[in-house]
Amino acid sequence: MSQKTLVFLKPDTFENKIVGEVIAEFEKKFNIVSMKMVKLTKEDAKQFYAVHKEKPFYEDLATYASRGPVVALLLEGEKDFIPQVRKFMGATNPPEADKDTIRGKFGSSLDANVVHGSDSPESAAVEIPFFFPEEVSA
Ligand code: 3AN
Repeated sequence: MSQKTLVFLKPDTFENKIVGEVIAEFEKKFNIVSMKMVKLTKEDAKQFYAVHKEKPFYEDLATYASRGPVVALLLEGEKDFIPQVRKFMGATNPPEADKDTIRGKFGSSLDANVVHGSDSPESAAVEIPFFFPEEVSA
């Protein structure tokens, strides 16, 4: 059984001109089945990150995620590949991420941490239709 997950490249990838490089890393490792460049409004970002609405960084996170375009990637792999994608991304805070991960290679701070990736099949089921409403199921 295959599984899909949602990754998006954050605005820092545009600011640092590494969009192509980061997509290439995902392309070499995983199967990209759809891709979309979007500029989120702050309201969109707040909706996307609603699970964090009680956190002190919620407002800043929504401001950050809407300060420039993002590229959403829909990835497909074998069952249970979501943890593999998360491992490939690296720890949330780039200075703590292994050097061979996306965040370890390209990230600089908790905000500018290059990518978001769904953390579970349940999150993917909500996050995929957010960017790819034409996908009927995760
Ligand atoms: P991940 O993106 O690794 O799943 P989450 O879901 O815990 O991490 O956090 C979502 C986003 O919120 C992170 N990518 C990061 O940009 C931001 N974030 C997480 N923790 C903090 C924090 N302690 N301070 C500021 N921003 C944070």
